[in-house]
Amino acid sequence: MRAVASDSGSVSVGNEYTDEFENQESSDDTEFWRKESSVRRIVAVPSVGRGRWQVCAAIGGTALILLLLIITVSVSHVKFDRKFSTTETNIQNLTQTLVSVITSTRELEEHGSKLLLEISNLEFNQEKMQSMITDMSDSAQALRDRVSDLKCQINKMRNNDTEELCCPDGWLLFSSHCYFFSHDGMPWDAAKDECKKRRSELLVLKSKQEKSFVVSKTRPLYYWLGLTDGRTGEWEWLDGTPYTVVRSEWMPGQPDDWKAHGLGGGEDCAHFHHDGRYNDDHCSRRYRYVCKAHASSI
Ligand code: MBG
Ligand code: CA
Repeated sequence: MRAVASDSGSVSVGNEYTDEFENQESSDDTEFWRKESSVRRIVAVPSVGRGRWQVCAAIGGTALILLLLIITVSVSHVKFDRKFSTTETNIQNLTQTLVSVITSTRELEEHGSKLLLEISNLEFNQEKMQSMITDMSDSAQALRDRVSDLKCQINKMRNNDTEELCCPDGWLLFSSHCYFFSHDGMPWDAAKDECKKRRSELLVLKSKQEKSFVVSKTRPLYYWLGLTDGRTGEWEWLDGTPYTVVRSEWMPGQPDDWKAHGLGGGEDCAHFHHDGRYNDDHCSRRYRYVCKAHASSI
């Protein structure tokens, strides 16, 4: 910035300061320097003061802005630090949880494997015990039969019985044969198997006297006997002896191979009706049964 002094003593600011002094026609150097000095005094003082204030204001403003900026950044930093620290703690907690979950899972897997092994051992033991129970049951049956036989022998000696043969407990003796009249009911096939287990056969009748004896024990209940037409369509006894139908031995209208029972098929198995006559019925019916064995073989 340049100060320009005119003849009238006014002061202006501009680039023409030097040129105008150069063009000025004055021989008095003292006058010039006096004027110049006064111009400098008058012009420079107010201009420098305002500049300083402006500079100060600018610096102050800048400092304030910087301060605000620093405060903002610091606050943000503190906030970020806190958030970061919380996140870090959360991640640590999550990691710990994950580790304990993995550990628990491994423990569970190990426990599961042990349990599976134990279950397999238990199953094996159960099978063994089941087999032992079956064996023991068979042995018990054999013992019962033996005891029954011994009782039979003792009774025979006590009563001076002439009968050579005798039957196990729960069996009835008739003409050298033992008969078992069941208390429970089951299908014809199961009854046949049950008699076999008892070392006997489902009843095969050989005489009228025998039939009278048996019927005197079965009346008035239903009992299966070993008579069927299921194998060939013709009636036959279980030992293969053919049976010719005699109407008087059957209930009126029987055997009729009735099919309307809804059980499938007709009626292939014979049973004692309430009065001892026969009826053919569906073999799945659960009736009592009669087993027969020779007294010497049981
Ligand atoms: C039932 C017989 C059955 C079948 C039926 C036919 C009333 O007796 O038990 O086997 O023959 O009669 O109606
Ligand atoms: Ca019938």
